Amino acid sequence: MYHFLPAPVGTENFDCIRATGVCSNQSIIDASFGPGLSSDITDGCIPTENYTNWYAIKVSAGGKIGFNLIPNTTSDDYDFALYGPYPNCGALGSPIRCSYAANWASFPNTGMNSTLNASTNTGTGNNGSDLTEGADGNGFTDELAVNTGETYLVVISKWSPGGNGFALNWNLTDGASLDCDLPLPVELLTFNAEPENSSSV
Ligand SMILES: [Ca+2]
Ligand SMILES: [Ca+2]
Ligand SMILES: [Ca+2]
Repeated sequence: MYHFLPAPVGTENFDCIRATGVCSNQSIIDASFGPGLSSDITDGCIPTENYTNWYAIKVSAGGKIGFNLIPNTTSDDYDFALYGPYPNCGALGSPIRCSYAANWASFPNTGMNSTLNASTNTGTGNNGSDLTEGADGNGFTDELAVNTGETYLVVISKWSPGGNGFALNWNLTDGASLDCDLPLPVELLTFNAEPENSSSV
């Protein structure tokens, strides 16, 4: 059952600068009705935004982060890309984790989970451990090791229209925790612009 689609008003997390903060080992219920006001993806395995939701991460204790995205409708094809550390919405560059897997009929879920990446065999040469994958992937990449203070941005991109939504289940391990009292994502620009040690140059 479709919702009728409102025009974007620039308050949703459909754009990078309005990313939703991720707080913890939580499940986020979300959906997207369009690409929002801007398409911030310029490079990498997802060529452009289709129907997107953005999330911002600030690491308060290092460890590993992963997630499992479960579509509410298994015939929906969701892809994702993760940028950082210290990404800039205006110049995202190439993601360090990305799945553009297209075989939703066999592998409807997607995410960063090393165990599921290793155990989900597509029969198309998937070697069970990758950081990014194209259309013949198994939906999963390996998890990401993170350090205290780092920031990241994640985009979930749905291939086709129809905002039936998903559950985005975060999985923090090895001591990782997140700070969702994070600055507005636009301030990620400031973090990116400050040199760590300006006296050394
Ligand atoms: Ca957008
Ligand atoms: Ca996919
Ligand atoms: Ca894979």
